[in-house]
Amino acid sequence: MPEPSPARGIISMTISSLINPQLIADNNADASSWLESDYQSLGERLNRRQINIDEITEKVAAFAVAIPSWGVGTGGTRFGRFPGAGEPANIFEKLEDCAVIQQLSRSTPSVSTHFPWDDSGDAKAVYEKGESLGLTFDAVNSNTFQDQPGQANSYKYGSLSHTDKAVRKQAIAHNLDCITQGQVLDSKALTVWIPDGSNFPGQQNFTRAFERYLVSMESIYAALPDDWQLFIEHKLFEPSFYSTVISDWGSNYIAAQHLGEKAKCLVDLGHHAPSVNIEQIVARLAQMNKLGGFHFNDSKYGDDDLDSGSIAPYQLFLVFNELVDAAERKGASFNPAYMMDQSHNVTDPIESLLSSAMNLQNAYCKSLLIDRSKLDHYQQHNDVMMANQTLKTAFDEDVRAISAMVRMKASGAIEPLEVYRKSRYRADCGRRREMQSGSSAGIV
Ligand code: PSV
Ligand code: MN
Repeated sequence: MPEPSPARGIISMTISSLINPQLIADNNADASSWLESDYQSLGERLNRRQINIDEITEKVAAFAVAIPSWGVGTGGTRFGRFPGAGEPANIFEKLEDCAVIQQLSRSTPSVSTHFPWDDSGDAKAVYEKGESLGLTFDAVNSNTFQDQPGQANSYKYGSLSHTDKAVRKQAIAHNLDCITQGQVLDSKALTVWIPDGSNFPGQQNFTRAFERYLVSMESIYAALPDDWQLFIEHKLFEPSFYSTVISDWGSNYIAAQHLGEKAKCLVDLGHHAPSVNIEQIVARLAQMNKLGGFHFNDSKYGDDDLDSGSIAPYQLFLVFNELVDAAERKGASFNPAYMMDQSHNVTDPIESLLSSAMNLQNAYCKSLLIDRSKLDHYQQHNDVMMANQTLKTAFDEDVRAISAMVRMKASGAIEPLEVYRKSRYRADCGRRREMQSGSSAGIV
């Protein structure tokens, strides 16, 4: 992206956070001419296909995806981490960055927290900070994949499925604590991803490990408040490289079925082998009322945690195609939680999350343009070419004017990245936030 031109929008920040609304308004005033013209010509094109652009815009305006609190800090790999100046050091600063993303994008009103990373010792203060910034809280995530200082038992050989009852008890207690903190945040779901598994054939008895996991999860499920859900996240590898206990959607579905109605499967797009048909997994889980939610990201090889829509935008569109199809069949009861889970290693996390949120919105928007009755007709008549063309026609449309219009109408930025750069928010944070150390490796 080009550097911003030194235009009238540059305003020195006097407030401690957030973007000056005048900067957004000035930029929008400049950008509104291209937006009006693009929106009108897109409207005419869609009209020829009997699609009312304003109806689509209204639906896109209702789209929201949660920001992962851990995503606003610079991520890392097991080889290293390279934090930039001005990155957040704690949940309060993370919330400020989330509020900036929401202020500009208007499609990210909630934050998904991760414990103990976000444990400030005062969950109420965290809730209030979020409230003051206009943010709500989505699912809380537990962490039994790292040992914490002073922790009695190690997760080196697993957590909820560990052979040692004391370790399992500790992992259960941590998940219960996440629920307690989440209640203060007014969250309504707990997401459980475990690193448990094995690195070598013979290391673990597959059946016993799964049995122990299910028993541990029963205790967590029993502690769920009535209006909460339990999201189970599967992943085929890493940190265990031979097998994982919840390796795939099959194991996930079995566990969710076993636990009960409040337990559902969470699909992290990066947690499948390359070339797996994720959209079909989405369709299956939705059909069985077990699709709890998503961790959106993108990948080329494995759990790369790259920006949503940056590698395989067509796959993302096909996932949304299934979601729109399921929503039409099931109505309001179909309400999966949309969250991102990304690791930003070489970009400014705010920029990555802004562009990811826009990519998600665009993928959703395109999936709304699919002519479903035509698609159904071609499918029924085995007209393979035209069925495929029906999808491609929707995917090939440039819908960026719709999401830009949604942002403008909601007082967000028509051009979020441009405004963000002009605001010099990160440089300002660099002056007031302590520099984070970057020598150690650290996955997020
Ligand atoms: C595991 O790779 C995962 O996707 C889980 O959602 C964790 O909570 C998150 O990443 C941590 O970065
Ligand atoms: Mn995830």
